[in-house]
Amino acid sequence: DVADIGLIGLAVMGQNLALNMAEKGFRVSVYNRTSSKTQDTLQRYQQEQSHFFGQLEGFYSIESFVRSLKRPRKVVIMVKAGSPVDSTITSLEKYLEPGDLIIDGGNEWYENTQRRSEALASKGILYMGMGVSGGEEGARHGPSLMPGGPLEAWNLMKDILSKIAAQVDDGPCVTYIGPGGSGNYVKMVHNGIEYADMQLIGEVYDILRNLSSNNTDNDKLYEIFERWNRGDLQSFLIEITSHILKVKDKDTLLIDKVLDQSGSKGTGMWTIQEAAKRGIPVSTISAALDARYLSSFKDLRVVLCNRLQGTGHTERNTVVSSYGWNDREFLASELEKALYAAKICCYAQGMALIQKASYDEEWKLDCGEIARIWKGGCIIRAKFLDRIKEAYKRQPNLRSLLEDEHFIADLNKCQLSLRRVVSGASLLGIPVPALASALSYYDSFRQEILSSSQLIQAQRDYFGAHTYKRLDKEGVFHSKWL
Ligand code: NBP
Repeated sequence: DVADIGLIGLAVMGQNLALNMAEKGFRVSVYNRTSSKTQDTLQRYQQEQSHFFGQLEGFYSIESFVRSLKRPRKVVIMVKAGSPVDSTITSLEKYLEPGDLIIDGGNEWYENTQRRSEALASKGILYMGMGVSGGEEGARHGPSLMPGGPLEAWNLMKDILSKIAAQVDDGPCVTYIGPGGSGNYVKMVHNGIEYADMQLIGEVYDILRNLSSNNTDNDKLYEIFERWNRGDLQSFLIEITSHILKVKDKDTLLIDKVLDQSGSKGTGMWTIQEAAKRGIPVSTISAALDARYLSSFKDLRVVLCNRLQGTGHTERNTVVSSYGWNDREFLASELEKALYAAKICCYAQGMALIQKASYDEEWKLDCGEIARIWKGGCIIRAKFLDRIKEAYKRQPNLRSLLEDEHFIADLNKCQLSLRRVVSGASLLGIPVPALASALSYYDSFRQEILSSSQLIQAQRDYFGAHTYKRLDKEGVFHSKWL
Protein backbone atom coordinates (compact mmCIF):
# COMPACT_ATOMS: atom_id res chain seq x y z
CA ASP A 1 0.00 0.00 0.00
CA VAL A 2 2.41 2.61 -1.25
CA ALA A 3 0.74 4.23 -4.26
CA ASP A 4 -0.58 7.80 -3.89
CA ILE A 5 -3.41 7.29 -6.35
CA GLY A 6 -5.08 4.66 -8.52
CA LEU A 7 -6.62 5.10 -11.96
CA ILE A 8 -9.07 2.76 -13.67
CA GLY A 9 -9.79 3.08 -17.41
CA LEU A 10 -6.80 3.34 -19.69
CA ALA A 11 -8.30 4.55 -22.97
CA VAL A 12 -7.15 7.89 -24.40
CA MET A 13 -7.95 10.05 -21.39
CA GLY A 14 -7.08 7.67 -18.55
CA GLN A 15 -3.75 6.59 -20.01
CA ASN A 16 -2.59 10.17 -20.51
CA LEU A 17 -3.82 11.33 -17.11
CA ALA A 18 -1.98 8.44 -15.40
CA LEU A 19 1.27 9.35 -17.18
CA ASN A 20 0.74 13.00 -16.25
CA MET A 21 0.41 12.02 -12.56
CA ALA A 22 3.52 9.83 -12.70
CA GLU A 23 5.46 12.64 -14.37
CA LYS A 24 4.49 15.10 -11.63
CA GLY A 25 5.94 12.92 -8.88
CA PHE A 26 3.13 10.61 -7.76
CA ARG A 27 3.16 6.85 -7.40
CA VAL A 28 0.30 5.72 -9.60
CA SER A 29 -1.39 2.32 -9.84
CA VAL A 30 -3.40 1.61 -12.98
CA TYR A 31 -5.99 -0.96 -13.99
CA ASN A 32 -8.12 -1.52 -17.08
CA ARG A 33 -10.82 -4.13 -17.76
CA THR A 34 -8.99 -5.24 -20.91
CA SER A 35 -5.42 -6.06 -19.93
CA SER A 36 -3.83 -5.07 -23.26
CA LYS A 37 -4.51 -1.39 -22.45
CA THR A 38 -2.65 -1.79 -19.15
CA GLN A 39 0.28 -3.28 -21.07
CA ASP A 40 0.16 -0.38 -23.59
CA THR A 41 0.23 2.10 -20.73
CA LEU A 42 3.20 0.37 -19.09
CA GLN A 43 5.01 0.36 -22.41
CA ARG A 44 4.48 4.10 -22.82
CA TYR A 45 5.63 4.59 -19.25
CA GLN A 46 8.85 2.68 -20.00
CA GLN A 47 9.47 4.90 -23.03
CA GLU A 48 8.70 8.22 -21.36
CA GLN A 49 9.75 7.65 -17.73
CA SER A 50 13.28 9.09 -17.91
CA HIS A 51 12.06 12.55 -16.91
CA PHE A 52 9.28 11.40 -14.55
CA PHE A 53 9.49 12.21 -10.85
CA GLY A 54 7.03 9.50 -9.82
CA GLN A 55 6.24 5.91 -10.77
CA LEU A 56 3.54 3.93 -12.50
CA GLU A 57 2.60 0.31 -11.82
CA GLY A 58 0.06 -1.84 -13.67
CA PHE A 59 -2.37 -4.31 -12.06
CA TYR A 60 -4.48 -7.07 -13.54
CA SER A 61 -7.04 -7.53 -10.75
CA ILE A 62 -9.09 -4.91 -8.96
CA GLU A 63 -8.24 -6.44 -5.62
CA SER A 64 -4.46 -6.18 -6.05
CA PHE A 65 -4.94 -2.70 -7.57
CA VAL A 66 -6.85 -1.50 -4.47
CA ARG A 67 -4.36 -3.17 -2.09
CA SER A 68 -1.55 -1.20 -3.71
CA LEU A 69 -3.05 2.15 -2.61
CA LYS A 70 -2.21 4.24 0.46
CA ARG A 71 -5.09 4.94 2.85
CA PRO A 72 -7.35 6.83 2.50
CA ARG A 73 -7.39 5.35 -0.99
CA LYS A 74 -8.00 7.61 -3.95
CA VAL A 75 -9.25 6.05 -7.17
CA VAL A 76 -9.88 8.01 -10.39
CA ILE A 77 -12.27 6.34 -12.85
CA MET A 78 -11.83 7.27 -16.53
CA VAL A 79 -14.20 4.83 -18.25
CA LYS A 80 -17.06 5.54 -20.63
CA ALA A 81 -19.81 7.52 -18.89
CA GLY A 82 -23.05 5.85 -17.80
CA SER A 83 -23.38 2.16 -16.87
CA PRO A 84 -19.61 1.38 -17.21
CA VAL A 85 -19.08 3.78 -14.28
CA ASP A 86 -21.71 1.92 -12.22
CA SER A 87 -20.17 -1.47 -12.93
CA THR A 88 -16.69 -0.15 -12.16
CA ILE A 89 -17.93 1.20 -8.80
CA THR A 90 -19.59 -2.14 -8.03
CA SER A 91 -16.37 -4.04 -8.66
CA LEU A 92 -14.37 -1.51 -6.61
CA GLU A 93 -16.46 -0.80 -3.57
CA LYS A 94 -16.17 -4.21 -1.94
CA TYR A 95 -12.43 -3.59 -1.49
CA LEU A 96 -12.76 0.00 -0.27
CA GLU A 97 -13.14 1.22 3.33
CA PRO A 98 -14.85 4.22 4.93
CA GLY A 99 -12.83 7.37 4.23
CA ASP A 100 -11.67 6.15 0.79
CA LEU A 101 -12.46 8.29 -2.24
CA ILE A 102 -13.63 7.66 -5.81
CA ILE A 103 -13.36 10.40 -8.45
CA ASP A 104 -15.17 9.91 -11.76
CA GLY A 105 -13.36 11.99 -14.39
CA GLY A 106 -15.74 11.19 -17.27
CA ASN A 107 -18.27 13.40 -19.01
CA GLU A 108 -21.02 12.18 -16.72
CA TRP A 109 -24.59 13.36 -16.36
CA TYR A 110 -24.51 15.32 -13.10
CA GLU A 111 -27.51 13.59 -11.57
CA ASN A 112 -25.76 10.20 -11.95
CA THR A 113 -22.91 11.61 -9.87
CA GLN A 114 -25.33 12.76 -7.19
CA ARG A 115 -27.05 9.35 -7.10
CA ARG A 116 -23.73 7.50 -6.79
CA SER A 117 -22.46 9.97 -4.24
CA GLU A 118 -25.47 9.39 -1.98
CA ALA A 119 -25.26 5.60 -2.31
CA LEU A 120 -21.55 5.57 -1.46
CA ALA A 121 -21.91 8.11 1.37
CA SER A 122 -24.03 5.57 3.27
CA LYS A 123 -20.92 3.32 3.25
CA GLY A 124 -18.62 6.16 4.28
CA ILE A 125 -16.98 6.34 0.85
CA LEU A 126 -16.41 9.80 -0.60
CA TYR A 127 -17.35 10.43 -4.23
CA MET A 128 -16.57 13.23 -6.68
CA GLY A 129 -17.59 13.96 -10.28
CA MET A 130 -14.79 15.80 -12.04
CA GLY A 131 -14.93 17.43 -15.46
CA VAL A 132 -11.69 16.97 -17.39
CA SER A 133 -11.13 19.10 -20.46
CA GLY A 134 -8.33 19.33 -22.97
CA GLY A 135 -8.57 16.02 -24.80
CA GLU A 136 -5.54 13.78 -25.10
CA GLU A 137 -2.94 16.58 -25.03
CA GLY A 138 -4.56 18.21 -22.01
CA ALA A 139 -4.77 14.96 -20.07
CA ARG A 140 -1.09 14.26 -20.72
CA HIS A 141 0.40 17.72 -20.15
CA GLY A 142 -2.15 19.62 -18.07
CA PRO A 143 -5.94 19.66 -18.38
CA SER A 144 -8.50 22.02 -16.93
CA LEU A 145 -10.12 20.15 -14.05
CA MET A 146 -13.58 20.77 -12.62
CA PRO A 147 -14.00 18.65 -9.46
CA GLY A 148 -17.31 18.71 -7.62
CA GLY A 149 -18.43 16.82 -4.51
CA PRO A 150 -17.76 16.91 -0.76
CA LEU A 151 -15.20 19.52 0.34
CA GLU A 152 -13.48 16.78 2.36
CA ALA A 153 -12.84 14.89 -0.89
CA TRP A 154 -11.40 18.01 -2.54
CA ASN A 155 -9.02 18.49 0.38
CA LEU A 156 -7.72 14.95 -0.16
CA MET A 157 -7.19 15.55 -3.89
CA LYS A 158 -6.11 19.19 -3.93
CA ASP A 159 -2.37 18.55 -4.00
CA ILE A 160 -2.46 15.98 -6.80
CA LEU A 161 -4.98 17.87 -8.95
CA SER A 162 -3.14 21.18 -8.57
CA LYS A 163 0.08 19.58 -9.84
CA ILE A 164 -1.39 17.74 -12.84
CA ALA A 165 -3.61 20.60 -14.05
CA ALA A 166 -2.54 23.16 -16.66
CA GLN A 167 -0.68 26.07 -15.06
CA VAL A 168 -1.49 29.67 -16.02
CA ASP A 169 -0.36 33.09 -14.75
CA ASP A 170 -2.80 33.02 -11.83
CA GLY A 171 -2.39 29.42 -10.74
CA PRO A 172 -3.35 25.87 -11.66
CA CYS A 173 -6.46 25.33 -13.83
CA VAL A 174 -8.36 23.58 -11.07
CA THR A 175 -10.51 24.78 -8.22
CA TYR A 176 -13.10 23.27 -5.93
CA ILE A 177 -16.20 23.81 -8.07
CA GLY A 178 -18.85 23.01 -5.47
CA PRO A 179 -20.94 20.21 -3.97
CA GLY A 180 -22.98 17.46 -5.65
CA GLY A 181 -22.70 17.07 -9.40
CA SER A 182 -21.60 20.68 -9.93
CA GLY A 183 -18.24 19.64 -11.42
CA ASN A 184 -19.95 17.61 -14.14
CA TYR A 185 -22.46 20.39 -14.67
CA VAL A 186 -19.80 23.03 -15.23
CA LYS A 187 -17.97 20.69 -17.64
CA MET A 188 -21.24 20.12 -19.51
CA VAL A 189 -21.76 23.87 -19.95
CA HIS A 190 -18.10 24.25 -20.93
CA ASN A 191 -18.78 21.80 -23.75
CA GLY A 192 -21.96 23.67 -24.75
CA ILE A 193 -19.95 26.90 -24.98
CA GLU A 194 -17.32 24.99 -26.95
CA TYR A 195 -19.99 23.97 -29.49
CA ALA A 196 -21.05 27.60 -29.92
CA ASP A 197 -17.50 28.94 -30.08
CA MET A 198 -16.62 26.41 -32.80
CA GLN A 199 -19.77 27.17 -34.78
CA LEU A 200 -19.11 30.93 -34.66
CA ILE A 201 -15.58 30.39 -35.95
CA GLY A 202 -16.96 28.02 -38.58
CA GLU A 203 -19.40 30.68 -39.80
CA VAL A 204 -16.81 33.44 -40.20
CA TYR A 205 -14.58 30.92 -41.97
CA ASP A 206 -17.51 30.12 -44.28
CA ILE A 207 -17.85 33.81 -45.18
CA LEU A 208 -14.11 34.16 -45.81
CA ARG A 209 -14.04 30.95 -47.85
CA ASN A 210 -17.10 32.00 -49.83
CA LEU A 211 -15.55 35.36 -50.67
CA SER A 212 -12.13 33.97 -51.57
CA SER A 213 -12.08 34.69 -55.27
CA ASN A 214 -9.06 32.55 -56.06
CA ASN A 215 -6.72 29.87 -54.71
CA THR A 216 -4.21 32.44 -53.54
CA ASP A 217 -6.80 34.07 -51.27
CA ASN A 218 -7.80 30.66 -50.03
CA ASP A 219 -4.27 29.52 -49.30
CA LYS A 220 -3.72 32.63 -47.22
CA LEU A 221 -6.81 32.38 -45.02
CA TYR A 222 -4.68 30.99 -42.22
CA GLU A 223 -2.91 34.35 -41.97
CA ILE A 224 -6.14 36.03 -40.92
CA PHE A 225 -6.61 33.53 -38.09
CA GLU A 226 -2.96 33.92 -37.09
CA ARG A 227 -3.50 37.67 -36.87
CA TRP A 228 -6.69 37.25 -34.86
CA ASN A 229 -4.79 34.98 -32.53
CA ARG A 230 -2.59 37.91 -31.57
CA GLY A 231 -5.60 40.11 -30.66
CA ASP A 232 -8.76 39.93 -28.54
CA LEU A 233 -9.77 36.61 -30.12
CA GLN A 234 -6.59 34.87 -28.98
CA SER A 235 -7.63 31.31 -28.17
CA PHE A 236 -6.84 27.66 -28.72
CA LEU A 237 -9.70 27.27 -31.21
CA ILE A 238 -8.52 30.21 -33.36
CA GLU A 239 -4.97 28.89 -33.18
CA ILE A 240 -5.87 25.37 -34.31
CA THR A 241 -7.99 26.87 -37.11
CA SER A 242 -4.90 28.64 -38.44
CA HIS A 243 -3.03 25.32 -38.32
CA ILE A 244 -5.85 23.47 -40.09
CA LEU A 245 -5.95 26.07 -42.87
CA LYS A 246 -2.29 25.45 -43.69
CA VAL A 247 -2.52 21.74 -44.34
CA LYS A 248 -2.44 20.78 -48.01
CA ASP A 249 -3.54 17.58 -49.68
CA LYS A 250 -1.81 17.52 -53.05
CA ASP A 251 -2.71 20.81 -54.74
CA THR A 252 -5.61 21.90 -52.50
CA LEU A 253 -6.23 22.49 -48.84
CA LEU A 254 -7.09 19.32 -46.94
CA ILE A 255 -10.05 21.09 -45.30
CA ASP A 256 -11.74 21.30 -48.72
CA LYS A 257 -11.81 17.50 -48.85
CA VAL A 258 -13.26 16.90 -45.39
CA LEU A 259 -16.85 15.57 -45.47
CA ASP A 260 -19.14 18.39 -44.32
CA GLN A 261 -20.83 16.54 -41.47
CA SER A 262 -20.00 17.36 -37.85
CA GLY A 263 -20.70 14.88 -35.09
CA SER A 264 -21.53 15.28 -31.42
CA LYS A 265 -21.36 13.07 -28.35
CA GLY A 266 -24.12 14.38 -26.10
CA THR A 267 -22.86 17.12 -23.79
CA GLY A 268 -24.11 19.84 -26.18
CA MET A 269 -27.54 18.24 -26.20
CA TRP A 270 -27.54 18.01 -22.39
CA THR A 271 -26.70 21.72 -22.17
CA ILE A 272 -29.71 22.62 -24.31
CA GLN A 273 -32.03 20.30 -22.39
CA GLU A 274 -30.81 21.72 -19.08
CA ALA A 275 -31.16 25.30 -20.28
CA ALA A 276 -34.72 24.64 -21.46
CA LYS A 277 -35.57 22.96 -18.15
CA ARG A 278 -34.27 25.93 -16.19
CA GLY A 279 -35.73 28.59 -18.51
CA ILE A 280 -32.40 30.09 -19.58
CA PRO A 281 -31.99 31.30 -23.18
CA VAL A 282 -28.87 29.77 -24.76
CA SER A 283 -29.80 30.42 -28.37
CA THR A 284 -26.24 30.50 -29.73
CA ILE A 285 -25.39 27.15 -28.15
CA SER A 286 -28.67 25.80 -29.45
CA ALA A 287 -27.95 27.14 -32.97
CA ALA A 288 -24.57 25.43 -32.85
CA LEU A 289 -26.09 22.09 -31.88
CA ASP A 290 -28.75 22.41 -34.59
CA ALA A 291 -26.08 23.23 -37.16
CA ARG A 292 -24.33 19.94 -36.32
CA TYR A 293 -27.60 18.05 -36.67
CA LEU A 294 -28.42 19.79 -39.95
CA SER A 295 -25.00 18.95 -41.36
CA SER A 296 -25.88 15.26 -41.17
CA PHE A 297 -28.65 15.72 -43.78
CA LYS A 298 -26.11 15.64 -46.58
CA ASP A 299 -28.28 13.81 -49.13
CA LEU A 300 -31.14 16.27 -48.72
CA ARG A 301 -28.76 19.23 -48.99
CA VAL A 302 -27.34 17.83 -52.22
CA VAL A 303 -30.85 17.64 -53.69
CA LEU A 304 -32.02 21.03 -52.44
CA CYS A 305 -28.93 22.99 -53.42
CA ASN A 306 -30.15 23.11 -57.01
CA ARG A 307 -33.80 23.68 -56.21
CA LEU A 308 -34.02 26.35 -53.53
CA GLN A 309 -32.96 29.73 -54.79
CA GLY A 310 -30.34 32.01 -53.29
CA THR A 311 -28.69 35.22 -54.43
CA GLY A 312 -27.87 35.71 -58.12
CA HIS A 313 -24.41 36.57 -59.40
CA THR A 314 -25.11 40.26 -60.06
CA GLU A 315 -26.85 40.81 -56.73
CA ARG A 316 -23.94 39.06 -55.05
CA ASN A 317 -21.41 41.44 -56.57
CA THR A 318 -23.55 44.39 -55.51
CA VAL A 319 -23.72 43.13 -51.92
CA VAL A 320 -19.97 42.46 -51.77
CA SER A 321 -19.10 45.91 -53.07
CA SER A 322 -21.72 47.78 -51.04
CA TYR A 323 -20.43 46.13 -47.84
CA GLY A 324 -16.85 46.95 -48.84
CA TRP A 325 -15.99 43.26 -48.70
CA ASN A 326 -13.85 43.40 -51.84
CA ASP A 327 -11.25 44.76 -49.46
CA ARG A 328 -10.11 41.64 -47.61
CA GLU A 329 -8.43 43.59 -44.84
CA PHE A 330 -11.68 45.40 -44.11
CA LEU A 331 -13.68 42.16 -44.32
CA ALA A 332 -11.28 40.47 -41.88
CA SER A 333 -11.58 43.33 -39.41
CA GLU A 334 -15.39 43.31 -39.64
CA LEU A 335 -15.45 39.56 -39.02
CA GLU A 336 -13.04 39.89 -36.11
CA LYS A 337 -15.31 42.38 -34.36
CA ALA A 338 -18.46 40.42 -35.20
CA LEU A 339 -16.92 37.25 -33.83
CA TYR A 340 -15.85 39.00 -30.65
CA ALA A 341 -19.32 40.45 -30.02
CA ALA A 342 -20.96 37.07 -30.71
CA LYS A 343 -18.49 35.37 -28.41
CA ILE A 344 -19.49 37.68 -25.54
CA CYS A 345 -23.15 36.75 -26.12
CA CYS A 346 -22.35 33.04 -26.26
CA TYR A 347 -20.37 33.09 -22.99
CA ALA A 348 -23.07 35.24 -21.38
CA GLN A 349 -25.53 32.43 -22.17
CA GLY A 350 -23.32 29.69 -20.74
CA MET A 351 -22.49 31.64 -17.58
CA ALA A 352 -26.18 32.49 -17.08
CA LEU A 353 -27.01 28.78 -17.15
CA ILE A 354 -24.29 28.00 -14.61
CA GLN A 355 -25.59 30.79 -12.36
CA LYS A 356 -29.17 29.54 -12.58
CA ALA A 357 -28.20 25.95 -11.79
CA SER A 358 -26.05 27.20 -8.94
CA TYR A 359 -29.02 29.10 -7.52
CA ASP A 360 -31.52 26.25 -8.02
CA GLU A 361 -29.23 23.58 -6.59
CA GLU A 362 -27.70 25.83 -3.89
CA TRP A 363 -24.18 25.06 -5.16
CA LYS A 364 -22.84 28.61 -4.58
CA LEU A 365 -20.58 28.45 -7.65
CA ASP A 366 -17.95 31.12 -8.24
CA CYS A 367 -18.26 32.10 -11.93
CA GLY A 368 -15.06 34.19 -11.88
CA GLU A 369 -13.08 31.22 -10.59
CA ILE A 370 -14.70 28.96 -13.20
CA ALA A 371 -13.63 31.39 -15.96
CA ARG A 372 -10.13 31.39 -14.47
CA ILE A 373 -9.70 27.61 -14.58
CA TRP A 374 -10.82 27.61 -18.22
CA LYS A 375 -7.88 29.87 -19.11
CA GLY A 376 -5.56 26.94 -19.66
CA GLY A 377 -5.70 23.26 -20.53
CA CYS A 378 -9.20 23.17 -21.96
CA ILE A 379 -10.57 23.49 -25.48
CA ILE A 380 -12.15 26.92 -24.91
CA ARG A 381 -9.00 28.39 -23.33
CA ALA A 382 -8.67 32.00 -24.38
CA LYS A 383 -7.37 35.38 -23.37
CA PHE A 384 -11.02 36.46 -23.29
CA LEU A 385 -11.63 34.37 -20.14
CA ASP A 386 -9.50 36.82 -18.16
CA ARG A 387 -12.04 39.51 -18.99
CA ILE A 388 -14.84 37.29 -17.70
CA LYS A 389 -12.89 36.61 -14.52
CA GLU A 390 -12.35 40.36 -14.07
CA ALA A 391 -16.04 41.07 -14.70
CA TYR A 392 -17.09 38.79 -11.82
CA LYS A 393 -14.36 40.27 -9.64
CA ARG A 394 -15.80 43.74 -10.22
CA GLN A 395 -19.32 42.53 -9.55
CA PRO A 396 -19.66 39.01 -8.09
CA ASN A 397 -23.44 39.03 -8.43
CA LEU A 398 -23.49 40.07 -12.08
CA ARG A 399 -26.80 38.91 -13.58
CA SER A 400 -25.38 38.72 -17.07
CA LEU A 401 -22.02 39.37 -18.72
CA LEU A 402 -23.97 41.85 -20.87
CA GLU A 403 -24.31 43.97 -17.75
CA ASP A 404 -20.57 44.33 -17.16
CA GLU A 405 -19.29 47.81 -18.01
CA HIS A 406 -16.25 46.54 -19.93
CA PHE A 407 -18.31 44.10 -22.01
CA ILE A 408 -20.88 46.86 -22.63
CA ALA A 409 -18.06 49.02 -24.03
CA ASP A 410 -16.79 46.12 -26.17
CA LEU A 411 -20.28 45.30 -27.46
CA ASN A 412 -20.97 48.92 -28.29
CA LYS A 413 -17.73 48.98 -30.29
CA CYS A 414 -18.44 45.75 -32.18
CA GLN A 415 -22.21 45.55 -32.59
CA LEU A 416 -22.37 47.36 -35.92
CA SER A 417 -19.84 44.94 -37.39
CA LEU A 418 -21.91 42.01 -36.12
CA ARG A 419 -25.00 43.55 -37.72
CA ARG A 420 -23.23 44.07 -41.05
CA VAL A 421 -21.80 40.56 -41.03
CA VAL A 422 -25.15 38.92 -40.25
CA SER A 423 -27.05 41.02 -42.79
CA GLY A 424 -24.34 40.72 -45.47
CA ALA A 425 -24.11 36.95 -45.03
CA SER A 426 -27.91 36.68 -45.22
CA LEU A 427 -27.98 38.68 -48.44
CA LEU A 428 -25.28 36.42 -49.86
CA GLY A 429 -27.16 33.31 -48.77
CA ILE A 430 -24.45 32.13 -46.39
CA PRO A 431 -25.94 30.43 -43.31
CA VAL A 432 -24.87 32.12 -40.05
CA PRO A 433 -27.23 30.64 -37.45
CA ALA A 434 -24.95 31.18 -34.47
CA LEU A 435 -23.90 34.73 -35.40
CA ALA A 436 -27.54 35.64 -36.10
CA SER A 437 -28.73 34.13 -32.83
CA ALA A 438 -26.05 36.03 -30.92
CA LEU A 439 -27.18 39.27 -32.55
CA SER A 440 -30.83 38.57 -31.72
CA TYR A 441 -29.84 37.70 -28.15
CA TYR A 442 -28.07 41.06 -27.94
CA ASP A 443 -30.95 42.96 -29.52
CA SER A 444 -33.56 41.24 -27.37
CA PHE A 445 -31.76 42.25 -24.18
CA ARG A 446 -31.56 45.79 -25.56
CA GLN A 447 -35.35 46.20 -25.74
CA GLU A 448 -37.16 47.85 -22.91
CA ILE A 449 -40.41 46.69 -24.49
CA LEU A 450 -40.49 43.40 -26.38
CA SER A 451 -43.45 43.95 -28.69
CA SER A 452 -43.39 40.33 -29.85
CA SER A 453 -43.92 39.19 -26.25
CA GLN A 454 -46.83 41.61 -25.82
CA LEU A 455 -48.51 40.04 -28.82
CA ILE A 456 -47.78 36.47 -27.73
CA GLN A 457 -49.27 37.10 -24.29
CA ALA A 458 -52.36 38.67 -25.89
CA GLN A 459 -52.71 35.66 -28.20
CA ARG A 460 -52.40 33.31 -25.22
CA ASP A 461 -55.13 35.23 -23.44
CA TYR A 462 -57.25 35.20 -26.61
CA PHE A 463 -57.23 31.46 -27.25
CA GLY A 464 -56.57 30.06 -23.78
CA ALA A 465 -57.68 32.71 -21.28
CA HIS A 466 -54.14 32.58 -19.89
CA THR A 467 -54.53 36.19 -18.66
CA TYR A 468 -52.00 39.00 -18.89
CA LYS A 469 -50.50 41.72 -16.76
CA ARG A 470 -50.36 45.39 -17.78
CA LEU A 471 -47.58 47.90 -17.96
CA ASP A 472 -49.79 50.72 -16.67
CA LYS A 473 -51.50 49.11 -13.68
CA GLU A 474 -51.25 46.25 -11.18
CA GLY A 475 -53.37 43.11 -11.45
CA VAL A 476 -54.14 40.17 -13.69
CA PHE A 477 -56.43 40.69 -16.68
CA HIS A 478 -58.44 38.76 -19.18
CA SER A 479 -60.07 40.43 -22.19
CA LYS A 480 -62.63 39.60 -24.84
CA TRP A 481 -60.35 40.30 -27.80
CA LEU A 482 -62.89 39.64 -30.54
P1 NBP B 1 -14.01 5.99 -23.66
O1 NBP B 1 -15.12 6.88 -23.30
O2 NBP B 1 -13.82 5.58 -25.06
O3 NBP B 1 -14.13 4.66 -22.74
C1 NBP B 1 -13.25 3.58 -22.89
C2 NBP B 1 -12.86 3.04 -21.53
O4 NBP B 1 -14.03 2.61 -20.80
C3 NBP B 1 -11.96 1.83 -21.63
O5 NBP B 1 -11.00 1.86 -20.60
C4 NBP B 1 -12.93 0.69 -21.46
O6 NBP B 1 -12.37 -0.51 -21.02
C5 NBP B 1 -13.81 1.25 -20.38
N1 NBP B 1 -15.07 0.52 -20.19
C6 NBP B 1 -16.15 0.43 -20.99
BR1 NBP B 1 -16.30 1.15 -22.66
N2 NBP B 1 -17.13 -0.32 -20.47
C7 NBP B 1 -16.65 -0.72 -19.29
C8 NBP B 1 -17.19 -1.51 -18.26
N3 NBP B 1 -18.43 -2.00 -18.34
N4 NBP B 1 -16.44 -1.75 -17.16
C9 NBP B 1 -15.19 -1.23 -17.07
N5 NBP B 1 -14.61 -0.46 -18.02
C10 NBP B 1 -15.34 -0.20 -19.11
O7 NBP B 1 -12.60 6.57 -23.14
P2 NBP B 1 -12.02 8.06 -23.24
O8 NBP B 1 -12.21 8.65 -24.58
O9 NBP B 1 -10.65 7.95 -22.67
O10 NBP B 1 -12.93 8.90 -22.23
C11 NBP B 1 -13.08 8.58 -20.85
C12 NBP B 1 -14.07 9.55 -20.24
O11 NBP B 1 -13.55 10.89 -20.36
C13 NBP B 1 -15.43 9.57 -20.94
O12 NBP B 1 -16.44 9.84 -20.02
C14 NBP B 1 -15.30 10.74 -21.89
O13 NBP B 1 -16.56 11.29 -22.23
C15 NBP B 1 -14.47 11.71 -21.08
N6 NBP B 1 -13.71 12.67 -21.88
C16 NBP B 1 -13.14 12.31 -23.05
C17 NBP B 1 -12.41 13.25 -23.78
C18 NBP B 1 -11.73 12.87 -25.06
O14 NBP B 1 -11.17 13.78 -25.71
N7 NBP B 1 -11.72 11.60 -25.45
C19 NBP B 1 -12.27 14.54 -23.28
C20 NBP B 1 -12.83 14.86 -22.07
C21 NBP B 1 -13.56 13.92 -21.38
P3 NBP B 1 -11.93 -1.64 -22.08
O15 NBP B 1 -10.59 -1.21 -22.56
O16 NBP B 1 -11.90 -2.86 -21.28
O17 NBP B 1 -12.97 -1.66 -23.17
